[in-house]
Amino acid sequence: MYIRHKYKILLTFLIMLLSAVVAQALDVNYDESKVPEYTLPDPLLLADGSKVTDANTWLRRRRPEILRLFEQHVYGKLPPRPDGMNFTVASVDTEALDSKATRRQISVHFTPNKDGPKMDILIYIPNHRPRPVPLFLGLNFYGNHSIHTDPGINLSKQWMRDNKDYGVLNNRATEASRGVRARRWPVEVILQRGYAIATIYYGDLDPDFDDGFKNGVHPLFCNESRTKPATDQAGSIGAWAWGLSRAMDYLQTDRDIDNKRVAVMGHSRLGKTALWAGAQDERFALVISNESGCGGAALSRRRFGETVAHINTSFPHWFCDNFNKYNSAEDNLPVDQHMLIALIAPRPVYIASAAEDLWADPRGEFLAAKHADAVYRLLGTDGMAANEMPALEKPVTSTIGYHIRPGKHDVTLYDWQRFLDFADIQLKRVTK
Ligand code: GTR
Repeated sequence: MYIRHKYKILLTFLIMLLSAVVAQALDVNYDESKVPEYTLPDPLLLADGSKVTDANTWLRRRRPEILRLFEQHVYGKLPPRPDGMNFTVASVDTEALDSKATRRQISVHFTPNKDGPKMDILIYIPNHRPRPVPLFLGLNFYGNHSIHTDPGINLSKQWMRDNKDYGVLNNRATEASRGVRARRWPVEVILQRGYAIATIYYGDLDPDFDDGFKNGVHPLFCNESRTKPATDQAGSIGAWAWGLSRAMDYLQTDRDIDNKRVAVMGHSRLGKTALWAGAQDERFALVISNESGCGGAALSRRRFGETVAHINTSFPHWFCDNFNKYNSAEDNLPVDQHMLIALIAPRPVYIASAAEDLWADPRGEFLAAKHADAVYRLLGTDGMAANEMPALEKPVTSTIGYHIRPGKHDVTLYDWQRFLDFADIQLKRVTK
């Protein structure tokens, strides 16, 4: 009797605890008037408290400090390019897409062992254009074969989340998966504007589920004696960003690509990834974040839409373990996301939001871009031209660019057209 009573109390307690956790997880603020007051860390203040007043001090001292903070507290660390990495050409077709493009598929082997971990890059280069050409690089969610119906694209053999609509069965793509995401990748439009396009399946680098950092490229970097990842070891976003840099390693060897004009682009979790890749790797001439939200372009301290606690609970494998310290404690973060954008300076950066995508906090994305302005101006650019959030479909095209369009969380043709316009303006200024 007594024992039963004790169990009842324990059960009631557990139910209460569980509902508190669920309530917290579901508690999402979409009310601007409920955004708490916050003070952003000053990107132009060195750790020793002195002010950064010249470009040299930013580049030599403050930028490395901020990079280390993001590595240590947010995304985690990954080593440089592995020594034994090598590239093989899997296929070339100079008459792809009705002769509009040259299609190249490149395997990047991360170790000398050809059966070891690798990623496959799909590249379309416009024909009938003087080469080298500038290029957009982006990771994709459902395999290279999903971006176009072109039957010459190799079907991914990697693990993929099941999706009947996309023909992904038993965690593998099928012939029915070809072109299922073509709407998000207007390949012909990009080619027609004179740009090449390169893409990689993000699961080649790290399958997007929590397995304690054992699959993907993580085993390449872990100390085998360790049973748990270090608190500052990179999670999936780190691994995906690392893959973008390895793709850049390849692009630097491709004579048809203008490697001084490579734009890195990503949507949502892959927008967070594009920002982190562009922040670390100065070879990316332009960085584009589409609706990247929490842990991407949106300010964490606003706690509007998705919060640090939400994201670390739903996706425990995306960030490094240390990021958990800031669940419901955003004010303790030594950085906020405006500093991630500032790391890209003086290179052009474009932040895109969608009006109905409140989960990603469009206003927080705009404000982070705006608060990177001081660094961009210190480095001699025009920074962010707008003081207030622009109206729908009124893009800002200063060195920090921004647009907000009507509609939901997605990548639309409108978004791509604005990215291309921005690249036309900004990449012209890049000197060889
Ligand atoms: C959501 C997540 C967002 C965003 C998005 C996506 O579930 O909460 O941060 O990354 O997924 O990548 O599609």
